[in-house]
Amino acid sequence: MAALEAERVAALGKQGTITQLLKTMGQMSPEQRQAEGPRIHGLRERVTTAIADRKAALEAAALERKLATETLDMTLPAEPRLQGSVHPVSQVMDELAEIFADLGFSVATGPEIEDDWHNFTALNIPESHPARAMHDTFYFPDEDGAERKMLLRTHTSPVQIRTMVTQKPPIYIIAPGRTYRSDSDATHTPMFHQVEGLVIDRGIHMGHLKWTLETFLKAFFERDDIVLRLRPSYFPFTEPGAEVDVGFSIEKGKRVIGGSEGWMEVLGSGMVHPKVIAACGLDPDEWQGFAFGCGIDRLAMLKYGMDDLRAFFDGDLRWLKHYGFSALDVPTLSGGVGA
Ligand code: 2NL
Repeated sequence: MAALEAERVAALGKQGTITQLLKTMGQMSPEQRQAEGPRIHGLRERVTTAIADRKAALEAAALERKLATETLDMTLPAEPRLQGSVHPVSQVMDELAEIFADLGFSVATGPEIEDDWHNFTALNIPESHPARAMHDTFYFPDEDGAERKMLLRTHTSPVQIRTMVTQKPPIYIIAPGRTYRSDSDATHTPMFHQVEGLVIDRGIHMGHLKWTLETFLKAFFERDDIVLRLRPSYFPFTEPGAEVDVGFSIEKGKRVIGGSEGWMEVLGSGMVHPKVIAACGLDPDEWQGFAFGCGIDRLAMLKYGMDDLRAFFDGDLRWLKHYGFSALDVPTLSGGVGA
């Protein structure tokens, strides 16, 4: 290439032989120029073309050499890229939304910083009620002149209260989200996740409650042999209230939901207390409803087999790699709850 470039400069450069020849044409007589001109121009043309051809040939040969000596393995796998995964809590929230959407429920959300009216008073838990103390509430310092104490919601019930206050029945909602209680041990974290469900309509009774929970649990645990046991229980915001146990069986030494070798408490539920309906500005003689609540973290543990709640919130990537889900996973049964 360097030699070729030297030849080009020698012939066609400023001092090149052909350039010199072209210059001599200036001193020629018209007859001489007519005779020599085409020959000189023709010479320049041929030399220019010859150099360009040679250059192209040299470049092609260089490429051939490169292709013959350098190897590129197209079958090698690409460099792995760091891939995130969906946290089991998010996965279960998506599954809940899908299952309840099939049943005609929409997802309601609300603030995590609440006032004591929405979190307690409207739910028939007055100032002195022991349930307030039982909730281990995180309170904010009192603001001067504030009418209502501010707190971190201890359940997602205030979302349902807000829905009843602002929307006309019929209401069919679930309220999943973060909740907070000042509690920390092997089975409690100060922040945890809850889902509550609420139905307000005419003529609603406990049969609707039990069918809805049974249908939900069958779809969620992907088993038909789900057996429910409702035990009378007390919640200030329900009348009557019922604790819901689900039958489990032992498979390969592990407890799995389904069958009825034993009972496990998974939900709290009940008919919405008439005082709660009235507190939200609705007439309890016209509107009835049922509600339920349960821990999402616990649902995830039961379905996917984790045994330590605290690992949910440690942010250990190895745990997420093991228990996390692909972002492309379909959240629930393709057949829906009717299949
Ligand atoms: C439990 C109990 C429950 C509710 C939550 C509720 C909400 C409204 C009105 C009436 Cl707005 N009830 N929610 C009812 C019964 C039980 O949760 O053990 N949760 C973990």
